[in-house]
Amino acid sequence: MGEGRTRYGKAIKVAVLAAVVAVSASGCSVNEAIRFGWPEGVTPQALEMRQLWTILALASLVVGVIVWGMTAWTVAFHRKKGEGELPRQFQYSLPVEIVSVVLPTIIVAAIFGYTVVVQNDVDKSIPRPDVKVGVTAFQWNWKFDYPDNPTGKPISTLGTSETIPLLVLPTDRSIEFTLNSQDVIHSFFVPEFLFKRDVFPDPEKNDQDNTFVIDKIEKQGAFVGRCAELCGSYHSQMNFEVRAISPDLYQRYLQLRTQTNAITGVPNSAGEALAALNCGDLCAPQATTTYPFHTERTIRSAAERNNNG
Ligand SMILES: [Cu+2]
Repeated sequence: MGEGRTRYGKAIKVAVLAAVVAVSASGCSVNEAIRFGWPEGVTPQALEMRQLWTILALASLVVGVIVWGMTAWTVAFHRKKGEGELPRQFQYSLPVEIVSVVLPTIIVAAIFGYTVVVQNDVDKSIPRPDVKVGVTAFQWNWKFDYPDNPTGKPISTLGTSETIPLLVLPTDRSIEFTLNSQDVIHSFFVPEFLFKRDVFPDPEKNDQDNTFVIDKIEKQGAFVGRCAELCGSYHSQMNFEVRAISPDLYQRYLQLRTQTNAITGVPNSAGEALAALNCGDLCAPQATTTYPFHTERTIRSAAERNNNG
């Protein structure tokens, strides 16, 4: 018995040591480890969702460790020992049955309640967002519009074969996105928002809520956006770039978009306006993480390009 104890003691020590080595050798910081693989969010809603994810993952791990521990304990100490000899039986144990019904019910109710609270905030709409952005998805690119912008002039950014679409947004402002598709179902996804929503053709007819709001973007940055719904041959190339810039820079950006470019003779493109802002990498017109791609594969995108110059 004493020998058995030592053996188990040794096994536990080895297991704990292996876990410590596994965690430290992965090179993850506490902040990274606690996100369990999620990117760092840049909106208040992203933080809420990340916290929900972290707490659910930790709660699942606690339940998992208890279940795995009890399973191992049963296997190790309560297995069938002799012919016809059964281990102690526990059926019809009222306390065990009460615990196994009540405890999971409480856990599921808590998870459900917490999820509803977070989801309501992520899904909310607000009467007067600071900025409105229209997002149009089509095979296989994006168009971004700025309706009701303070310049009073229409501003839109269209992704083409030569240029990747740049979605320029202000930090510290509430932003409402309205999503529409011109053909099939796409999905608007910015990993740093920790959020994606399907982009439907005819959302009203399809009974889809095609708007969502983020309270603000908390820091300036260059982020990649993607289509997250398999939408045809070139789905994987249906990327866009997000530039989050300070509200002052954003105002100047909008003004620049309405001004005529001295060389081209037409209003500045998103890339030209960003370059004119002179804000380094943040305002680089060309993506470093995604690349332009060919979109001349549908009649629709060609017509779209002609309409929008
Ligand atoms: Cu798509």
